[in-house]
Amino acid sequence: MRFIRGRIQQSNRSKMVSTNRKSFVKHPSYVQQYRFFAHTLLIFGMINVDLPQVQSARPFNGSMEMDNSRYLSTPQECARQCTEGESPKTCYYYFTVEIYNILGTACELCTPGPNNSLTNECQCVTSDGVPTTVLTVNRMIPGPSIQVCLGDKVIVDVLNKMEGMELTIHWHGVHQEKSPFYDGVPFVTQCPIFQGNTFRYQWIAGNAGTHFWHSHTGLQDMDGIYGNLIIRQPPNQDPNSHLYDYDLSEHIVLINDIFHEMPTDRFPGLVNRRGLDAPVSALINGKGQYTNSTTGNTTETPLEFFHVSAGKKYRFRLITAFTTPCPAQLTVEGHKLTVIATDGQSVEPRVVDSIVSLAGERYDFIIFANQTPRAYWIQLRAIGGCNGSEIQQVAILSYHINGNYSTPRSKPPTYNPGLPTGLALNQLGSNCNKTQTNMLCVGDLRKAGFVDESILKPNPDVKVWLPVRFMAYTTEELFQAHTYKSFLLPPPYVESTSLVNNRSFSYPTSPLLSQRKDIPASDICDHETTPANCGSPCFCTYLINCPLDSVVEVIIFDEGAVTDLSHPFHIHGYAFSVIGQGESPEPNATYLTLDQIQELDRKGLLHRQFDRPPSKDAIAVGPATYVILRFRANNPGYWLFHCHYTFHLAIGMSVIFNVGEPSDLPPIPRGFPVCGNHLPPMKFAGDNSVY
Ligand SMILES: [Cu+2]
Repeated sequence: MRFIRGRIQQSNRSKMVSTNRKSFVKHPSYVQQYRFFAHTLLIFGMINVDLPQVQSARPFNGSMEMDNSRYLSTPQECARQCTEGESPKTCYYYFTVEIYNILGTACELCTPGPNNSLTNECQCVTSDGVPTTVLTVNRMIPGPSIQVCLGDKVIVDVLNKMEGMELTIHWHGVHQEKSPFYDGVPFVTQCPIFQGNTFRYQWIAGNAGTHFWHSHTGLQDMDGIYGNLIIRQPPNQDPNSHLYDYDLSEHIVLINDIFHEMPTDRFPGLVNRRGLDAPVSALINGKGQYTNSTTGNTTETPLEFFHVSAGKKYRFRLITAFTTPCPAQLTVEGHKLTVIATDGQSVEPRVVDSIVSLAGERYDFIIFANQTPRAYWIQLRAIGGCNGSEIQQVAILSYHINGNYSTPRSKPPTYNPGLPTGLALNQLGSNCNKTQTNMLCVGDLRKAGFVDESILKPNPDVKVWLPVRFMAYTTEELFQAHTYKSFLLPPPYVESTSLVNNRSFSYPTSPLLSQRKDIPASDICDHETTPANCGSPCFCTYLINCPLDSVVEVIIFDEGAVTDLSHPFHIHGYAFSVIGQGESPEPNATYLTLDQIQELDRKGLLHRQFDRPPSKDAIAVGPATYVILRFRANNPGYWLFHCHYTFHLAIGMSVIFNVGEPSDLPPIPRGFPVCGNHLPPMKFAGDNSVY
């Protein structure tokens, strides 16, 4: 039996989200507020409440849109069990994007209930209890949940109400076949949505899985503009559906890292501030608590609860909305995790004790509630290069006992030693070509269900070598008069930019997809050539041209000498097969060179394996390692392939796969917004001079 739990009674819901706190405290201090949250948490722990069903109330104009059409379905109607042969729904969402605050005055009115990411009836955003300025969609973090069935039509109207800011929204993991213009990359697939404007995204949910959405503009995905996006499918289409009893709308584990300040305060970076590019805290579904390491005080904001019943098996969906290179490690006290999918693609089940996931990755796993019925800790730790910061967050897996849910009797686990991590999937620094007892690499997973054998032929049609590194400037060359090169200033304060194949990606002045003719050819480079006088490094819009339907092999490798730093690369418009992972054959090497890796390839020493390679759309490229990916270029468009660490993206760690010819592209929607430079001849009214 599988189902999404039914909608709760209105009275029950209002009990959870509309508690009037004014009757408790007038003009509360934050300390009092935290006590109130703790009190509320206690109530939730003691009473038997069901969880709210997915919803996203819309402001007036959105509701009007709904009322005016009998063809549109609400978010609640769309978050349903998917059945074979059911006719698709048209699911409507309204996003209002604003500059907003954590623990603002809305918190005088109400406290968000468990799984607040699914509702915006309470406009109080608690985060980890540290008041900061954020950007929100519908005054929620995470923003509204989109949960639909395969084949549904999705419409999202995005109203930008941020003062002086622009944005686009990317639907991470959705392939946008026939709708590349709704992929949400500024100046690649569309113009940014300007303040006060509404942009309608509409696309078909064409590939099932656990995905998410986030702003693709500037540093905004670090600020709170993200939410989950689940495309379910009928059970008979999921090769692993027999392994679990429930796939519940509230069993989504969206994790992210935060700064406690606007990320623009850290970009390009301030001199003499330690750990400038490392996060300070992490959240689980937007919730958590924070311990100030100086005072030792811990906030008392609500933690996230995941409810289960003894003896049942549940599908959980982990979404890593991290925006820094910190790998995230998730562990559930006393429970194994059976991994059944990654990035929306099914894999043969593998049982592990913990999962390591980087920015942009998703992992679906099953928890069998077969332990003593009580409450257990879920621990999230930022590891790898972020080890020293001891960033962690906890949530609670709570068994249903006699109509009640409880909180753990033990104290939360501390960062060190943490819950036992045992056999870890995707552990970085692991040697992926040797058998290891406590680590499993992504490449060790095997795809379940359909495998496209045609892309596994010995020789691909297009082979692309992609070395990735940083380039350090000298201070003198960066700050030459009248030059303004983009840079990042990470510790130890070396001015740096990102290079992929010796090019630093810069966005064009108009969208490639809709206004290619408006972009000067001199701004564009390809894999072989760069424009004349482009300089070193060459800042250009880097296109890798792929003939339609060709099999493309990408060998991406770490050419930089920064240890303990992995780049989580994500592709738009596709999933790729991971056919190889490996590292420099030289012991203690900190990087690979193009000559080295091509020599290894000639000798047949690059590790490739063609037995049901897993499909993904995001993968980490670790220090001195390479990853070999393949995909069939059958989706025409301009598709970004980039490091998902936001600061690295901001300094050019991107390329674009340009698939097909202009004539292969679907027609641009009528009235699609245009943008670009305004550089007319220099002329003034009544003046015939030529300047
Ligand atoms: Cu990176």
